[in-house]
Amino acid sequence: MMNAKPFCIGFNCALGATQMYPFLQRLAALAHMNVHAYPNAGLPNAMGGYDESADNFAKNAKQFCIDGLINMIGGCCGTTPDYIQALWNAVKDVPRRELQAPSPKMMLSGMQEFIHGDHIPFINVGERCNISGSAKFKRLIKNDQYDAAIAVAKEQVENGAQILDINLDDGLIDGKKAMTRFIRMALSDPDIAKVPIMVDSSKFEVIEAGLQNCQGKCVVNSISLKGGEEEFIAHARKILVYGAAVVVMAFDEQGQAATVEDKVRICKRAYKILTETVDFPPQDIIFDVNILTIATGMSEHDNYAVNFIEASTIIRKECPGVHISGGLSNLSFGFRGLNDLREAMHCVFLYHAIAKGMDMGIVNAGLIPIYEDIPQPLRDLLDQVILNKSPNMDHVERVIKYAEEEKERLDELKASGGG
Ligand code: THG
Repeated sequence: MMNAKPFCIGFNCALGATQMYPFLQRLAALAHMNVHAYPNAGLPNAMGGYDESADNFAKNAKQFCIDGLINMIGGCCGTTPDYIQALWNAVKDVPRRELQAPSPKMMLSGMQEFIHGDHIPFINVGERCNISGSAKFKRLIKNDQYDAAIAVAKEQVENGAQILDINLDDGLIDGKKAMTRFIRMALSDPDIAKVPIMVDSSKFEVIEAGLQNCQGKCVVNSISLKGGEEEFIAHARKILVYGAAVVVMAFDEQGQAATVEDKVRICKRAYKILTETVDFPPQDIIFDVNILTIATGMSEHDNYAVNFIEASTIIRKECPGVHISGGLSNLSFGFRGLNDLREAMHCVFLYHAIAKGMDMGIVNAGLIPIYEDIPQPLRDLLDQVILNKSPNMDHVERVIKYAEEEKERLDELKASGGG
């Protein structure tokens, strides 16, 4: 609710003051505005009456004030003027709760809170619920097998996805309808509903349909300056009304940024507009500085990972508070079908990029190996490919050769009935 800049936020009724306590305690720790509560007079009895006495009610509510949880207090069901009098007598001398500074952390939520902080160096966003990123998911959606498609979402949460990216963009599908249906169904499963949703579409009306059907605080994926400033501002203002965080692509009227210079220039421009014109909280801005495919055989692609990493460092410094993300699997599109090689590449990329400022990524959750587990000499080769640096500058040739051999090995394995 922070986006609405409320004067006060709180709880009413519930099951009485004692039961309300832990929830109010958590709310008070997060809310920088006033907090209020008006509990009822305890748990209703079998007759629908309330057994808690005015004195006991006042004693419990006083504890809220002593512990600094609330700025306003009252009474809900079952309380009468006597209860309010007892409350006043109990709390009138307790010092008031001091307001705290707003948190500089990105606070997302599904049914559970998800707060980006120092204890989470990197956020995994699950990529598999994406029609153009998964043949299986596409087939399930097209065949109207939504139950099985939702199992894909659940599996990712089990595999460690902390946010779920949902993309149902397809020329032959009504995106608004599909997004609404998928999200409503998915979020009726508590194991999925606990995590925040990243609503992914190139159509803003589909994004809005997603936001209208999610509880909690989502992430929008994505907006950019591609269509000019006016549209960018209008979209950002709407997102702020929904209270979502936003992925901003390093893309402008001229196209997609591939060089460090363009990535930094576009992100700084977007940052200025978002923070100064729209009043968007910087901690809710996620810059996607474009993970592009490397090792394609075209030399102009060789430095793409380096450009991403260098730009990330500069943008984190020049745009205080923001996060840096990217779609990791784009990196290795040249090696489609070679999943082990692709995942090893992703791991080495993250190893270097996280150290330099990347703190979020759209990934195939659960599949990324541990850096130290990648066998040598492959790991050294991948270090050279990601950093685009080797003694003879022949690393791209060598990784393409490695990929060809790997493919032959897999083909042979298939032919012999294994694999
Ligand atoms: N930035 C932002 N959003 C994005 C992307 C990005 N959303 C979509 C995409 N890029 C990230 N998602 C994926 C999902 C899957 C794959 C790549 C990116 C992928 N899929 C395999 C393939 O195509 O070879 C698997 C195919 C299959 O299983 O059928 O690589 O960059 N903001």
